[in-house]
Amino acid sequence: MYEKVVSRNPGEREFHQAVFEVMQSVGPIAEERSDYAQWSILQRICEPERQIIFRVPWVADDGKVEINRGFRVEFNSALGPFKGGLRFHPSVNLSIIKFLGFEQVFKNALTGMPIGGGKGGADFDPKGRSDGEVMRFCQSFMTELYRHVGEYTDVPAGDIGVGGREIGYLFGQYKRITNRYESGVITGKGLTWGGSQVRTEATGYGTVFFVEQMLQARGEHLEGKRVVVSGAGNVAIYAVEKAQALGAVVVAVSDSGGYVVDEAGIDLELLKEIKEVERGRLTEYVERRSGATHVTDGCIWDVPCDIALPCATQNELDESAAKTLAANGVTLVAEGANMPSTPAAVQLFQAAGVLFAPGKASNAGGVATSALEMQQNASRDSWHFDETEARLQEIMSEIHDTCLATSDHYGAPGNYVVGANLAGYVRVADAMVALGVI
Ligand code: NDP
Ligand code: 2IT
Repeated sequence: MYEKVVSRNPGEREFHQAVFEVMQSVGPIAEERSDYAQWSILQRICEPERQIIFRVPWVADDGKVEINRGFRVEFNSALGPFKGGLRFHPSVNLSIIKFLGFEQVFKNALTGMPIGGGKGGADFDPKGRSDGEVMRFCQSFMTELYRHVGEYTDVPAGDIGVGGREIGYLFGQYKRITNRYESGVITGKGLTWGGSQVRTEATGYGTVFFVEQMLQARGEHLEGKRVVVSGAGNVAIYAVEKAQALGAVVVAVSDSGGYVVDEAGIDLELLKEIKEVERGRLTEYVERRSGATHVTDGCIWDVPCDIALPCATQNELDESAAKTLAANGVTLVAEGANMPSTPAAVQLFQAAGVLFAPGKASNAGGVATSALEMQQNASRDSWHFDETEARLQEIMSEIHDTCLATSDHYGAPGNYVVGANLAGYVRVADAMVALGVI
């Protein structure tokens, strides 16, 4: 079946990788649920329900017309409307959007909330672009996307390169074209125009809540642990914030230009000022903080730590990085990003007895809080920060327990990859069986 997926989707390396990883886990299900084969569940799950590719023309500040390629892959809507982020990054192509959409299906199922899976984006590079350029790009992108999305159809959100600013421009254009204030069409909105408390923090916080659960299951805590977080974007910043709040010492963060080591512990206010306010580079961090160093050779995983949280991008942690981490005594790795560890790295962690949480479980707090935003929009309500954070914490704890129980049930106790894949898979598969051949 894997070979068929490869030949039907030639050259889509990241998509193949994500499918392979799930297929490797589902063996035990085939025995227990022989009815799934009759329904061709595995084949159907690997085929997106709909894939949309479109031209995005826009005018740059210098008057030149720029062209980008937009994508929305509506992967599976058995459990609810398609749900998943939009990524704006020059590396975006169909393979990357399909791998992300595929992962999203199982992640969203794991949250237990009524959301299907999808993903979208464009090969647009927001770096160095003015607010006006970003706005015109977003407006052009939505001018095509609006006909495919909706509160009950497909609900986008943010991902790499798409934060509050972009969500605002996208929602504004949707509202203008449709003449409807349909809050539930997109999540990650601002707090004064339909957004939810904690959505900004949710993925990073959720990842750290998941880590706490993993540690607690073994009688340990984050307090005093040495943590390395890759990335310096939305997920990374709020992973640092919650890890520090729970008493960990975060000694390194990174961006695509290198990494910073700060043995005294990352100065979060400075990091936020540089990344969220100024949209600057990490080199500026060391200019304003004595004792910190900026490193451009090697990689962030050379920094010894107890806990590693990859929160930047796919395949950023390879086998050699995993070897270095393990040799330096890492005891736990939890993915804040989507598929940041290569398959060889995951294997190495598992063989070395390093606790490992796959992104589809540990980073599910973002999309879960998006589902909470949808709930608030549907009931025209808004909840307080503490209440919303408590819901997030509860959801992460349920996901954690589900993964552990499922790994036990299928004879791989403590294997969070098996637990997450199988628990997510069964939820989607059962809904697909119930809804018939569609
Ligand atoms: P941001 O755009 O806010 O930040 C991305 C960070 O990762 C930046 O520091 C960026 O550095 C770095 N980065 C991105 N691409 C590369 C690359 N090719 N090489 C090196 N560094 C890179 O994105 P998010 O924080 O939102 O997303 C990070 C990860 O988390 C992604 O994998 C995303 O899919 C995943 N995720 C996000 C969720 C969310 O709610 N936002 C939810 C669940 C998962 P630079 O600025 O230099 O490019
Ligand atoms: O990868 C992800 O889960 C996200 N980028 C968030 C998706 C969402 O709909 O909030």
